[in-house]
Amino acid sequence: NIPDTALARGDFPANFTWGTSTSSYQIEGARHEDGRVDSIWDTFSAQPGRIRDGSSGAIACDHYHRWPEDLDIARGLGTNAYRFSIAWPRIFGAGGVPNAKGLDFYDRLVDGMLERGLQPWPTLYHWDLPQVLQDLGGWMARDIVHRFVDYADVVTRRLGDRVPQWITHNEPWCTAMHGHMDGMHAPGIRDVASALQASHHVLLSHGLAVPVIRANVPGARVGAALSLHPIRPASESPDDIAAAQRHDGLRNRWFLDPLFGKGYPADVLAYIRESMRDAAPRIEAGDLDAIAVPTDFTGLNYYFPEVIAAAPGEGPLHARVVHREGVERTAFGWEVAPGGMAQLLKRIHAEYGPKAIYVTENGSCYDDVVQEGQVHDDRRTSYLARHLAALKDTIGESVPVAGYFAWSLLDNFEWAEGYTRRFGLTYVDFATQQRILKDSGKWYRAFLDGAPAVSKFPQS
Ligand code: PNW
Repeated sequence: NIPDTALARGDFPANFTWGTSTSSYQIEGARHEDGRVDSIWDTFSAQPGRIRDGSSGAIACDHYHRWPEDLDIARGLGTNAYRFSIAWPRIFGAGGVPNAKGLDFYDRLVDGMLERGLQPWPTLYHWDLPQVLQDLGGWMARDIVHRFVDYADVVTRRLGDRVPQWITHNEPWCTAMHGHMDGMHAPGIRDVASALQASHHVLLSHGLAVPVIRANVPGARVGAALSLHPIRPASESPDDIAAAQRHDGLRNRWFLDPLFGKGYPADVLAYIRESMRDAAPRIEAGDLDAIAVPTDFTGLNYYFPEVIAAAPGEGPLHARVVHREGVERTAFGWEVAPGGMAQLLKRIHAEYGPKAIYVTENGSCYDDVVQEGQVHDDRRTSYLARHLAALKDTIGESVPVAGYFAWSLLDNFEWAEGYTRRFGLTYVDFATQQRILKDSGKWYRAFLDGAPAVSKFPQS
């Protein structure tokens, strides 16, 4: 429930990073402009049945042309940072020669942020792999690791003089598992062994890129952004408890453990070796050391917790997510649980001890409607207020949380859901490209202004 107390920016450390988040394919559009080549999402969204509304990111929010207006919105909120991603297909097409026009775009964008007092927080990979690299095997083929390092090298050489903070990957779980295990995301493959191999190459590419980024960027601060979920068993039965443990192993520890020098979780590896003999990834000597390169922060993308029951025969882990009745959910069906974010932050701090943690995404989707030029999205405001209250509590418990980025600045192309899911603090009318700041955006703005944002919103 919304805390009764006044919550304001002043309750957080003065140097706290406050931002919003977006990603290239979800907002930019301009599919063929200035030498951009196709990404796996252009291919995927052209396949019938992949995207709920049959749409694609070909135009999206037309941010490629409207970025000054969008950065003005971010500044208007009173944020001091903006997280975005760089489109690999704008930087490298065919032939391995960097595309000057693509680099120029991000150069202008970064300068635009700096002019507006927004710290740029770029993510190098937020799922838009050039299709030409997918044709060579994509994340399943080991060579991708070197292509990623080359890409990171070119981009950080160009922007590193103005951008100290770099996020290598957004949500390796999604890249690996939605992309290659359940096939819900591009490239739409359904094969456990491919997914696990892809996850290893994503992590390895992170590990090998970090030293290259440091060499190019004075005072670099580098990390990866992970989507993590609090997991609990559906019952006290030993089978459910074991299933929840395995599920946590693949959802959370599969990424956290190797990044923090613990290698892949032995329980998950053993289970996979037993249940699907050939599915365990091929790991070469030195890989785990490379992945465990020290970083400066961990990014947490937090959306929802999961309840897990044993399910013989289901998936590689014989576990399934249980849909519980009577809990608050967003329009996506995701459970609203602000305490889950606090729980994860404390766990990351206690079990892995990163130097700093940034909430790099957190947000909710609802079926927003425009009424006389306004969007009264009270449930999103309530969601935001309650998550910020939970965040404040963790700082009180000495968890090194240093920033928060709301997902998202704008309604955008929500991957397999197309334009049917709105996550923005800003409403986008995709027919006219008109932007309307929602009530939740106004609430965030009041909060950031230091106005005590005592909530008068319905509790749910
Ligand atoms: C994140 N899950 O995706 C992404 O980083 C964003 O690009 C996306 O728009 C946002 O969350 C909202 O979906 C996720 O199934 C996709 O656990 C799937 C999951 C979590 C996050």
